Amino acid sequence: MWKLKIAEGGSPWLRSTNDHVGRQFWEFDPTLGSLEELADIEKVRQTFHENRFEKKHSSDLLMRSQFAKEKSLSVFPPRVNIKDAEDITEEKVTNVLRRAIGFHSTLQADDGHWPGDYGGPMFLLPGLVITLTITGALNAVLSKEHKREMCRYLYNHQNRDGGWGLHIEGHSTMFGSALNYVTLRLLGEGANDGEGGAMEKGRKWILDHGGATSITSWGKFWLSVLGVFEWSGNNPLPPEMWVLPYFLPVHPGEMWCHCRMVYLPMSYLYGKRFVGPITSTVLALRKELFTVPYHDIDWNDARNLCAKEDLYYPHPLIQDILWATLDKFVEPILMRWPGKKLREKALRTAMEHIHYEDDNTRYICIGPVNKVLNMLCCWAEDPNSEAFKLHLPRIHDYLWLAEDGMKMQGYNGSQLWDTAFTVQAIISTNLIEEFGPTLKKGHMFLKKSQVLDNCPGDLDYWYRHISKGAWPFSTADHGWPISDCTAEGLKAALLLSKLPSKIVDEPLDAKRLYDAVNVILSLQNSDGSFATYELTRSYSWLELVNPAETFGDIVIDYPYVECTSAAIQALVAFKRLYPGHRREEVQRCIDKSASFIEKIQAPDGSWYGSWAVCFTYGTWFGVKGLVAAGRNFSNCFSIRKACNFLLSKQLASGGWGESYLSCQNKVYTNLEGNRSHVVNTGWAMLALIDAEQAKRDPTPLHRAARVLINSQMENGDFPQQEIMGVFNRNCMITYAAYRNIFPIWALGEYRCRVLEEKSMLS
Ligand code: LAN
Repeated sequence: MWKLKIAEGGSPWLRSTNDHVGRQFWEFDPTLGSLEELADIEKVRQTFHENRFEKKHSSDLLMRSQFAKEKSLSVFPPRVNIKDAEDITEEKVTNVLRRAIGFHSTLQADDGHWPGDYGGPMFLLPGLVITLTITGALNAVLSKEHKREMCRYLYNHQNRDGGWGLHIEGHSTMFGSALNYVTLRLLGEGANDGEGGAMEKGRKWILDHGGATSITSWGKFWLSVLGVFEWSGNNPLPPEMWVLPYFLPVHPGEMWCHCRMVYLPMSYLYGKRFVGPITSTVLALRKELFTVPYHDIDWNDARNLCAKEDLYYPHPLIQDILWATLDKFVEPILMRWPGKKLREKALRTAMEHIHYEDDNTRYICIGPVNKVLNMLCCWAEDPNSEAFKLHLPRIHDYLWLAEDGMKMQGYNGSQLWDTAFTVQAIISTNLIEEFGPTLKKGHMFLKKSQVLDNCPGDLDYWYRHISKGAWPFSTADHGWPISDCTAEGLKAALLLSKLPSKIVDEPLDAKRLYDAVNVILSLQNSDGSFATYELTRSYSWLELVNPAETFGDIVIDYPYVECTSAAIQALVAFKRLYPGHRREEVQRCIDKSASFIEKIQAPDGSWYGSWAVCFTYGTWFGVKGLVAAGRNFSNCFSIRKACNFLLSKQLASGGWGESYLSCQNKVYTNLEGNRSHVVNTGWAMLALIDAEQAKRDPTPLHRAARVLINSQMENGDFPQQEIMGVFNRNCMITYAAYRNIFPIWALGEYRCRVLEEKSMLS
């Protein structure tokens, strides 16, 4: 049976700064599992499979059932059902919360964090499988059980029309279809395998939509590396950009770190025109993926082809001119003497940056894409290198297993993020003593996950911001600092520091809080805003050279309402407890951020959330930030507008439910059939409670609370509904714990701030 392992190392090639706290990976142990347990797992797999076209999101049931068995469940109060809003009493809400937090506590790992599925994107596993195939490490890293679960996952997420999407809920695209088809083939599936002719259907989708020549640029890249596409069919990615002078706004050092870190290894492999071994499967794929014979393909034409299903960000003309110039005039020079000298220097520089990234993330790397690309570069540089060996065990940090199969996640987890939110959610309910042990363990995790040092060397040379005192999104070993993760970590730590240390243990040292504040202050842009990992270093017109057709807003680190609001909230909480520390700077930072948030509000009163769906999320952050900065309903027009906006979107059921189309189209869109979603309902409620809706008219809040209460399941869990996370406008990503966190948080605030008010009035 499969088992989720927590905070374990186990390989001499693994490095850690904190004894692997937060590390999570799945291991197959054939000796584990009674017949009954195995049958239970088979059953949830079967159920997912049967409903896969209607319910595309798995419910993370393998982890949940493992944990439910390991932790002894305390006895819960009975299930609550509310007929109409009048029916809600404080006692009932408290019971719902006890059941919800009781259940959520069983999902906490022993190191204090909440593990969970962070899958969703469908373009990540292919990169891994292609890399492992090329480097000959496929069988050493993936057992036959791994491969079986990966195939299960890929077949489960094949759309009815035979293709695969960019993410689990998306329509079929060439990027998803061609790459996942190739992945299945590399995992050992034959061209005619699969239930109901699945492979054949996949191939048909690809050929009917123009064949793999019309795959997106990232797809072209992966196929080229594998040997089923020619490098001449790719637009240039010259590694020389790394040796350009920094003052040029197109220097990679000024780009968003995710963009920089993906194009870094890509440019290395492009600069080398690296191709893996040409095997019989590669030759077979050359026949399977294209509408014309491989040697007849017009590769120059292929450079700019892109299927219409994939096109989210079409290339502007200036890009096509740029790529053509580089391809026709610059590349030929750089490929032979004396231009080749420059190419070699650029390749050395790129490799130096790759090693720096690997070393300073303990070989986890900033994300799933550069993880496998860097690994491939290390192998291309030297197949016997230590660096390559150090990469291998970290692959498992990215793999997650659920009832839909094994997937590659969008990060090495969302450990810190979920823990910081959960701590705040539990504290909002005021059931502190009852759940003291849970909070205490969460506290321990927060302490062990703060990043304690800056990266080594001259930070400017490596284009790195400071990280000492920051919190990461996942684990300390990952180590990249993020503005809002630092802010949420700090908020949670400050809340915990106010609770009795008998219950939650000693607070974090003030010095470490100061370090976190220092990181936050250092990340504020001159206009008052906050971006994600770094300052906004260049101009938004740079988006003109975004070559990734499927993603929007990736070239620079843009300012976000979420990040800016989180910074305000953290600094305000900090200032209350430590009013003397950098007093003026802290106040100035808060004021400027609040004005920025007001400035970017949309005319309809909403804010666009970039990292989850979407207007409910953004508007929650917008309101919360302004309220923290001292604004309220009576003195702030923005907050009044935001309330009107949210109330206008409340569904007849009393809930809110927002589709991922909101993010893509930037227009508020309900879920199909006007269904409500517990997570959106939670965000909208939290925003309205913050804006003192209860004082004016609590009815919308009672109606929303009723939706949450009635959604709770027998065991205290909430249902997994549509996918809620998003990045780069167009790709969805799972946040498995949100279905627990936000109902708890919203009902917690509701209990303490709405029902209290009600009982005080009566
Ligand atoms: C994340 C995950 C965390 C997320 C929040 C902290 C929630 C957000 O408030 C700020 C942005 C951030 C850090 C974020 C940015 C984009 C990421 C890194 C991801 C969504 C996880 C995966 C995604 C990354 C870009 C995926 C790899 C794909 C590429 C296009 C490079």
